[in-house]
Formats: sequence, C-alpha cells, structure tokens
Amino acid sequence: MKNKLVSEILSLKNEKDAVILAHSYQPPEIQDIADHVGDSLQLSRTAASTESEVIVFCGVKFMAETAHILSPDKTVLLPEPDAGCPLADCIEVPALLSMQELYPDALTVLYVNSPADVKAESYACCTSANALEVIENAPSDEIIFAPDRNLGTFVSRKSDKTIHIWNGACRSHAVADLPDMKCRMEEWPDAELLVHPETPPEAWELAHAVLGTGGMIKHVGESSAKRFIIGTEEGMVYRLRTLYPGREFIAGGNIYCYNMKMITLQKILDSLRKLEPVIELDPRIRERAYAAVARMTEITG
Ligand code: CIZ
Repeated sequence: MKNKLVSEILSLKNEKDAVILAHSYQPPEIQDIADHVGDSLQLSRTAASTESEVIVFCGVKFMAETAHILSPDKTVLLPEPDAGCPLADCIEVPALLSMQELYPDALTVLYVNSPADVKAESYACCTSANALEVIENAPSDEIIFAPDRNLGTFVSRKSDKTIHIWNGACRSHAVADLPDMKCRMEEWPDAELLVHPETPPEAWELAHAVLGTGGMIKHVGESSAKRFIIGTEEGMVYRLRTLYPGREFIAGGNIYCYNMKMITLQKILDSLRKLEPVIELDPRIRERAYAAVARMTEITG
C-alpha cells in the first residue's frame, strides 16, 4: 500500500512539474520521498530558486507562507491546511502594534515562525540560527523580539541591546521533558546533548550545545562524539540518522509536534491530484512581509 502511494506520488510529481519540500520535523516516510529536506529557511530558499511550477510544502502553514512570499509566481501547496503552528498563533498584528507603540524606538525582529501579516509589520525576520546576527545588525539599540520567549531570552543573554521579549512559546519545545533528558544522559554518558533554543533555559544548562536544526547538523559533522541526544522535535532524529549513518542519535525530552505529523502520503497524493490547498496571501501583505524576510537575507547573506 505504502509503495503504491509512493510510486503514484512520484509519477504525479513529474507529470505536474512539482518539487516536494519537507521540513526536518516531518515523519520518516515523508522525508524519504522529498526532493529536499531542511529547515524552514533553507526550504524557502529552495522554493525561490526551483524551476518547478508547483511546490508541495510538507511542513506547517507559516513555512508554506514563507515559500510563497519568496516565490509568489509558483503554486505552493500545503497538503494539510490545518497544519498550523501554535507558536506562530501566539502573536497577532494588533497586539504587536500596541507593543510597538509602547517602545517607539525599538525595531521588531521576528522569528520566521510567525504569520505573514505579522511579518509585514516587522523590521526583519530571523531564524534560530541567525537571530543574534540580525539583532546585532539592526540599526537600533532597542529591539522587540517575537514571538518565542525562549529564543528571545537565549539571544538577549548574548547581546548588549535592550530586548523586549514577546511572551510566546512553542507548545512542543517549551514543555520539554527535562527528567527524560537527564535519564538519557545517565544512560548514555558519552553522548552529547544538543537542545533547541525554543526549549526552556533549564534545558540549555544541561546541554553540550544549544542549536537550531541547521546548527545541529553542522555540529554533528564537526564533533568527534559518536552518540547524540537530540532535544528537539523527534523528526530530527531520523534526519540526523539519514545524514550520519555511522553515528547514534537518541531522542531526548519527548518533543513531538502534532501539526508536523498531520501531513501524510495520502494527503500529498490528493494535493498533487487536485493542486490544492494553495497558499495565497493578500499581495500587499506578501510584499511587506517579503521586505522583512529580504532584510534578514541582506544582513546574513
Ligand atoms: O525554522 C525552522 O525550520 C524550525 C522550526 C526550527 C529550526 O531550528 O530550524
């Protein structure tokens, strides 16, 4: 059954001139059929440079929106329209505008895990990998950082700027199971614990390194350790196992995103057949959101 679905997807993908992009938090069978697997920004950049007419984005809504922002002439499909992001839902335009009124000299740096209309009201976007660089290069000593409070706290400890942090959080990472991480560390004392900055500060204190998913991939490549405990969404464990078959990866902290797992092979097939659901944005919002994403790229290259 699974093989039949996969071969139908692959032949329809060619027929429709589509490319399949999958986030590293996607389930193994989705990562396996994807043309590219990566973090939201890498995938959006791939979306911007692809020759294909149709982009099937296997991830959550803000990621597919970012792909559309960078690649407005392509058809961007999100196979499950309800695959949202509770972190992105922590912020809405009127509340951000009120905070900006409170701190009129501050520039807003917005984690890409946010809705397009909020991006449109921001100075620049950032990812977990480049948040500090974007903040340091923003032309103000006062910053509003939104919506993830843990990432905001993480970067504010490394910056001398005044940073007003939005009180939002990723529902999966913010409740990382620290006793589970400790348990894995006792079980595998030679393993390095890598945790995502969306986890709480108590997890960073246990960890060998605090990194976004791209940073984790790079770190493993440069480390001499043989084993790693991975403190981010468990899909990343499969991604790392695929990239580094000679190393061992153990999930730590029971971090699981239900929204990421809403994409299935059947939904990808249906989406390719009907060429929907299509991601669409008001062009005025899309253009202003593009300016915030482009500013990040100008700063970080
Ligand atoms: O931006 C992304 O892709 C996410 C959700 C996490 C990360 O650290 O890459």
